Amino acid sequence: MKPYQSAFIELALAHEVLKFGEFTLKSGRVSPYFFNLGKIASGAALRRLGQAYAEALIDAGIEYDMLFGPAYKGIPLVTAVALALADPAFGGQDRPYAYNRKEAKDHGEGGVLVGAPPRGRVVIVDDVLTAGTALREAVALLRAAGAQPVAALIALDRQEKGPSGRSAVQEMEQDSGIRIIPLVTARTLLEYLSRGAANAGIVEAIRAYQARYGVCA
Ligand code: OMP
Repeated sequence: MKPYQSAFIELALAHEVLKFGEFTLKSGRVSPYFFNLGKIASGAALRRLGQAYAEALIDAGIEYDMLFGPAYKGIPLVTAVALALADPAFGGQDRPYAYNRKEAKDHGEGGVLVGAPPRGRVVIVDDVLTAGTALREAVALLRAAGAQPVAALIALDRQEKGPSGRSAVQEMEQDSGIRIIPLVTARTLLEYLSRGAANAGIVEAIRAYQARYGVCA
């Protein structure tokens, strides 16, 4: 586990981003854990989150021209990542970024896209990937705008199986050629939690859920 990964999980636990219980997901599955990045809601916490994302992106070593944050949760995230990347402590890379509105604006500047014009190789910045529906929408939007999405930088890959039996990441990577860069995966999370950060019952429930729906246990 890399230092930015454990730092990120500690941040998530401290701000109750990671919760345990019974949660119905967008897919309809009932999960014993839920990851709500919306709980990062102060300047200091968002700065640390942006830094963790920036470290994961730099660590992945990919070539890209700009960043994109899908509405809504991707908007503060992409802003935090762009700020962290521009910090001299993280290499001082000044990258353009853009985001979208969920509803097109029919006056003023109009349209659904805000910020730098989407062009070149784009890294999508988002929160959680389960089935990949949200990410597929962002990929389609960027392609329609003439840009080339090359990667998605996300906080958590839940490593769940889709209808084809492959994970959403495998599907995205194989079908759309998009590389997924997660800060942590369900497997990393389990590894961290089983070292004493959560009680044995919780760890067992997540393991059982992953054995049923995941591509790893
Ligand atoms: P997919 O579009 O199925 O990949 O689901 C991703 C979305 O599910 C996220 O953007 C969230 O809205 C939501 N989600 C979480 O935020 N945290 C979780 O732990 C699980 C989900 C989910 O519903 O699958």
